[in-house]
Amino acid sequence: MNRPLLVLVGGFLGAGKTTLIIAAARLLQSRGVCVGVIANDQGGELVDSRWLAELGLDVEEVTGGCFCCRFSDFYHSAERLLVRRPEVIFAEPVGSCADLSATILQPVKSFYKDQLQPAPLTVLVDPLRAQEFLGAGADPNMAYLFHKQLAEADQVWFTKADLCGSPPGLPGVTTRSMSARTGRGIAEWLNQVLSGNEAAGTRLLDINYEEYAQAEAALGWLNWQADLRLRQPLTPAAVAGPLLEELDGRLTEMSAAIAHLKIFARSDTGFIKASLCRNSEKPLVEGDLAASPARRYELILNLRARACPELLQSLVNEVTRHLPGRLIVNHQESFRPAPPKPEHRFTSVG
Ligand SMILES: Nc1nc2c(ncn2[C@@H]2O[C@H](COP(=O)(O)OP(=O)(O)O)[C@@H](O)[C@H]2O)c(=O)[nH]1
Ligand SMILES: [Mg+2]
Repeated sequence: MNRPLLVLVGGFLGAGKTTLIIAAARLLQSRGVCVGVIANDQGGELVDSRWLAELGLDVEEVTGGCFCCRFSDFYHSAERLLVRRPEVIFAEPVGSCADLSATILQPVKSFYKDQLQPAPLTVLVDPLRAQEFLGAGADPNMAYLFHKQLAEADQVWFTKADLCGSPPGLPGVTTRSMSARTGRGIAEWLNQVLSGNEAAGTRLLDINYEEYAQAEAALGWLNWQADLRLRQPLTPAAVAGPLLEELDGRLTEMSAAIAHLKIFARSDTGFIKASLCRNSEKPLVEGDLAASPARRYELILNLRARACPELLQSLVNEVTRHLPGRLIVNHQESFRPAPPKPEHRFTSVG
């Protein structure tokens, strides 16, 4: 049987899932391994899938709901990748999701054991976020999601080791550290999850779906895509950077805690992604930083914050209205994640 390994990379919003998948995919590709990726979001127009595709990765996406609620779509995405005969498929679930073992890994083991070989469920943790969620003043809804994600992991890895030398202890959890920025731990993680020696989906969560739904719904979600025709040419970084800063400033003023704010900007001269994982953080800008100025842009904005979705929408409308050019908004949706209703939910480990 020539089944590709299915590597589910979970973890809270901004933990570093997409960044790890890119680093790991590049490492595998340099060894001649064929890789596919499945991205996922509650809405449409994803920064992650555009970014992955622009970087040359073979990417499919499941939009409009998490993998567990759209398990059939998830499998159809995997099927489309299977045509290209990948040896490894990375799948990145929505960062607010938990119960992946019962709703994705066990169903894959049961229904698609001849097509896919699940790898251990990895949950990534941003050390700064962990400190926040372990602290006394943690938002109870966010802390709930965080602890549930940890409780079902086969492997827990701290990310961003280049930023935080000594991550906090997580009670009862064995952790290791990696950095997609420096490459530390990436090969070691791949060895662990691709070895085939470690079982996948060994734990099942004890989770109350009403509490889970309430915790997810504490977040406001906004996805937006537009075409921009500037009056004066600007570089991609000069378009996205100030937009991100303005949004951050306004969200901070209205006490809306950012979980993840991402902007993708593409012109004929190049593309960039800029993102923030918390308020007032220095934005991280990646991509063609040396691209020459251009007039025509495609912009995608994905914002997840602890605020009412209508407020997020009016804020984005107001801030983007001041962009120096003509804006045509093609897609905008803002909502709170709907209560999760998994297509399948196993109550025992297969
Ligand atoms: N310094 C540093 N930043 C990282 C690392 N991994 C991810 N990031 C940054 O953290 C932010 C969120 O990463 P992303 O992969 O989008 O998180 P996701 O929401 O879990 O997919 C981005 O700005 C990344 O560039 C890392 O190892 N080191
Ligand atoms: Mg991501």
